[in-house]
Amino acid sequence: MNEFLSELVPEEIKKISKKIIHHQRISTDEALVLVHEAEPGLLGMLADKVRQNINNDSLWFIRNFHIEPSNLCIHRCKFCSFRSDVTGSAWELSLAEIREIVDKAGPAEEVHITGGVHPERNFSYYEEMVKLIKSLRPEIHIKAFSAVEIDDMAQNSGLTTIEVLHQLKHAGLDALPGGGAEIFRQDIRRVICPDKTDALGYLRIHSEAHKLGIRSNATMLYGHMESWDDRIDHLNRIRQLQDETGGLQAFIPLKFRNKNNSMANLEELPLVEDLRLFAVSRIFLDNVQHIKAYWPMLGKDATEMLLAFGVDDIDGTINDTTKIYSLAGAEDQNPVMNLNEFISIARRNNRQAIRRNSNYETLETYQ
Ligand code: V47
Repeated sequence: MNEFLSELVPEEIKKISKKIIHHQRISTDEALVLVHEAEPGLLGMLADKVRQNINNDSLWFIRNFHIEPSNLCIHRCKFCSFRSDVTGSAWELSLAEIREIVDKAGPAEEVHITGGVHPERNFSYYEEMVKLIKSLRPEIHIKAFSAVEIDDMAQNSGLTTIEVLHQLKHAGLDALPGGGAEIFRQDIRRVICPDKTDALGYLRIHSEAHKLGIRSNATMLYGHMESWDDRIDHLNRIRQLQDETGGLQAFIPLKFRNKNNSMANLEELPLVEDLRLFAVSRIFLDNVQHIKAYWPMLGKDATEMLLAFGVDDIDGTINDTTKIYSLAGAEDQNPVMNLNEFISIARRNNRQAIRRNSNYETLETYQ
């Protein structure tokens, strides 16, 4: 490491790097100095050091599939390529169709359920869905409904968000996914996702889930109109939430993809910016155990490269069950990753592949 802190590295960067090497927390100002002034190679080395310290050589993955109950949505997020009025066709799964999907799914540890915020479905539909899946496949963890969906269920049912979460937990909900975070700063939200649950609502709902023993993930949609200052502010609010509750399991940076949506005029970021973003996320979020690269969004090659920039989790097999990212222009139009691919990626990168459940319990390790 010290050879990276040669005389050519500015004193301020050296000082911050030494803090990181000695497991000291960095401030938002220091994070901004790093992203603007440190070479990507140095950022990678520092992120790798933090990753090793937190996760040793583990590379986590899961056998999972998605259910997207509907693409009808009351919101008009500008980055969305999935909504029915954007794609020109709508779907609404009945509970009988959901039963069919679950019956047909192969071996899996997790089902990830998220979709549009439907204009009419009532809370009992979602509650029954969770109960149904649990009764069909009790061994599968149900990671379902973004904070935005939870907020909508509360508004429609007259329950509070904590009551909604409590009832869903009782029905069999195991974890919350991280969707809906986008960028927390309100001036950006006002443009890209007006009228949607705001940052305070998102953070409150995750905090309520944690209080009930439901663990969750957090995300950030990056690479559109936000600045580095907005990104670091976002990371800081996640770090603060985690200091308070400890209930976040993974942070997942989601790279904006620009096909078939109202922000298609924006260029996608170059890979080097992804590397910087993942590295600084790993370094800054010293209290979140896992940094996940979501390969259906990033592509398999970029995902593998990100292993050297702080990533210890690459999500799951997916089995071609999600449309959100292929519609937005991701490389894999029919995303599938098999067990051998996970094991090979781990081996090529000197990592130990570990198959997990939604709560990061080890199910199997592969040599
Ligand atoms: O909130 C939508 C993002 C999110 C685009 O918790 C887009 O394990 C890029 O949160 N380009 C939903 N991103 C998905 C999500 C998620 C995904 C994987 C794993 C987990 C987890 C959660 O997808 C939305 C939004 O930020 N998104 N459209 C787009 N064009």
